[in-house]
Amino acid sequence: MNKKSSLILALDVLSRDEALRLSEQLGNYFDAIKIGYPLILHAGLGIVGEICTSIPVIADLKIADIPNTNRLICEAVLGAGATAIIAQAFPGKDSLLACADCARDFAADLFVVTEMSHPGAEEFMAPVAERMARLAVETGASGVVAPATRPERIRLIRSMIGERLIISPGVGAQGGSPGGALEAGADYLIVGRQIYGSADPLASTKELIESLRAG
Ligand code: OMP
Repeated sequence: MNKKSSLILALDVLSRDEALRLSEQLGNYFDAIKIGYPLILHAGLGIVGEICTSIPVIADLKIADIPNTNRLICEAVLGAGATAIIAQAFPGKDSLLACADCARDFAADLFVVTEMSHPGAEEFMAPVAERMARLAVETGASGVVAPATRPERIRLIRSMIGERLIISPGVGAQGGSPGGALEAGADYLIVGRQIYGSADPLASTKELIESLRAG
């Protein structure tokens, strides 16, 4: 994944046409587009192949099953053209290794969720986030997903994973500060509604990039 803007667009729109329009309009400003269940369930898996012709696609299916099912999911979405997948660590090492092995077969990146960005993540995930980060390292993942809503957690996770990448959702609509997340050690910010939900997505993108440049 190139590092141009350090921004990943979370394209959680529901129509194929809107997704293609936005990816064409905004693709040059983002380093990757992340798509997940909302768009894939509405537009079909083929949308991955359509978008990945112009920009890397991170398939956010938060894969969380037994190893065999994980492998089948990874093969489907990486076979469709995604260049990265996101998986949950909590099903355990064997499940995560199935994703890591498959990612390796496709020369794709694997990102492992440590602690999610929403308030409910404090209930079950936060207490074990460090174990999840360690598991990400042990399985050879390219990086982790860590919350922009809690920059102090990004800082902690950064201290545990060395040079591996941190992609960080939770800016904008969820209240996290883009500058704060980057300063804490995130490599890329994941941003969705702040861009695709705005009246002028292109202007909002340029504004965000400008605000990051200004510091
Ligand atoms: P916005 O809140 O609209 O910017 O979207 C954030 C995107 O990041 C959505 O696609 C979420 O599903 C995703 N996400 C989180 O918001 N929090 C997390 O902890 C993890 C993810 C993710 O794995 O991408």
